Amino acid sequence: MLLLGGEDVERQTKKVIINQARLSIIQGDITQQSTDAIVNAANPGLMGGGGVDGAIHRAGGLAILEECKQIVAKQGYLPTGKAVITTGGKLKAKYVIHTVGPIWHGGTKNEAALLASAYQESLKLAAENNLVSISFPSISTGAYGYPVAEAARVAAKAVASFLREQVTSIKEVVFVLFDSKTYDAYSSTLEEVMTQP
Ligand code: AR6
Repeated sequence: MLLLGGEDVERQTKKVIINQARLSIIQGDITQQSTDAIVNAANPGLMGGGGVDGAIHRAGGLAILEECKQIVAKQGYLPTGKAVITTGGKLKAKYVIHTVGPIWHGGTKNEAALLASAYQESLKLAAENNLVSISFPSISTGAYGYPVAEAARVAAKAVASFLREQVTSIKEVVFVLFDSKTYDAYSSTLEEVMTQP
């Protein structure tokens, strides 16, 4: 594991290398990312919503919604912790991976495992589609109310353990964090997680 101080490369960027893949964090808008896929923090109905979900559907256009409708018609609502893939429509990213994070209930409803699953199922789907790069928002920490510091720890651990356990097509994972509070939480967590076995 290699910890690089990335401030000189991109303002407020931190990155680590795990098993030939780069994991980094930036502050920004995920709809502007040009990774192969961006991940949407969706809800089980997959018909769009507020927050990052609304932003992705607005920027990507109706082609995304059309595919979401077909998926729901075929397999029903998307369970929490699972993921599906659609076109990226008008986005720079070719694909959108839609996943559903848990609603925070105080930590009593298996939230951590469900949140880890949302990240890992998204990565699995990206690898099955031979994608090289993928961006994640901070799933569940907006409307779904998951405390940011705890969610950041779960997210970083879930991604790091996926990358450690296998070499796949994925060489680049980016956490794209919308505000400075969320960025700071992921920033301190990234170092913490990386220094633990
Ligand atoms: N780029 C990156 N992050 C963003 C963006 C963006 N353009 N816009 C918001 N965020 P949320 P959740 C951040 O509420 O908690 C929706 O209505 C936001 O600041 O989008 O998983 C869905 O339809 C926060 O840090 O997702 C569901 O019903 C993070 O994205 C529900 O909300 C997640 O906030 C899902 O709730």
